[in-house]
Amino acid sequence: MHHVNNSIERAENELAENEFARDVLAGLSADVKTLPSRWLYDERGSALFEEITKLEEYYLTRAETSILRDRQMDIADFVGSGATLVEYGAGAGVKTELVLAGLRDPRGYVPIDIADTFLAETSKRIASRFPSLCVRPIERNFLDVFEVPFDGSGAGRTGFFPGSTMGNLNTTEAQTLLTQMGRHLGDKGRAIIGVDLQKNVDKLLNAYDDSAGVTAAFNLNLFARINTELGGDFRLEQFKHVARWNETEKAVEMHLVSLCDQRVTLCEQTFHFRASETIHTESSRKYTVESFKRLVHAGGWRVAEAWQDGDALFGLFGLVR
Ligand code: AVJ
Repeated sequence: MHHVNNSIERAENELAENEFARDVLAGLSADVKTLPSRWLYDERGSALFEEITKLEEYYLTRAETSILRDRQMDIADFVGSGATLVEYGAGAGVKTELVLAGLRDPRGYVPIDIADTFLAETSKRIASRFPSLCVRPIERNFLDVFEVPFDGSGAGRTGFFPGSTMGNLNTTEAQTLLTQMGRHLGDKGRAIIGVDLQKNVDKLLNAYDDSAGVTAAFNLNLFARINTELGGDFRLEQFKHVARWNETEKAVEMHLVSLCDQRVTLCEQTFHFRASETIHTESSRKYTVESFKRLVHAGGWRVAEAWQDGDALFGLFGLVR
């Protein structure tokens, strides 16, 4: 039994590794080099992101958590009693506990995440803290197309998508996800989505280029990961982290800038980097209440509630169909 599990695990790892290799080779071969941001979150990347959430400059997590605390009753009223919470991209589950603790008679919790270690840990902890809750984790990339098997009636399903992760999706991806959430949660379904709001550009850029260099380490870790997992020979000291505001996209972008003319080899392919050439590694889109309303309309939803923290830094939206 044990060796069967191991070989399944190995096959899964190989599959994931191939997908990583495919994305990296394609991204570095393009005229404008880019790497998908979801590969930032290996074990070290996830630990570095946890550190980011505690930084003075990174206001997002604190602002969203304060809304979840201050509005716990309003959120419970919005969700209603006997609900099942479906979380898209469940991480450590800290915010989930805040929501669940306020709900009246919550029935179920369905966390969806590709990171199986996080998923198992979070599921176990939440199941033990909320003994009457039926916890059914789903190990998937929430951008894939899949079905959610629910028990009982379709009443009281609420999607939960906090953390401004929506901001990492482009318009097409965001609309595909919103449509999928509509299918999962049904006509009576509801959703609670947290997104970062547009504000002073310096404040935005500081959040993505902190003075302690944690975000720089988080970004550069992507090249370290390519070196270990794909046998690359990136010299990390020859690249620099930058955060940029893209006014057209209304997004903070993270890039890695090549500090000199250089070549890097991985998977038997060589890539050339000009001095000052950048590799785009992440976009974090920032919304206004109006631009977020337009986005969700296009995905088949309507904004029923718009909650903000006291400094209007972050938005938590209650959506209905
Ligand atoms: C977890 C994706 C929402 O975009 O703000 C933090 C990731 N990147 N610092 C964000 C991140 C750089 C974060 N998300």
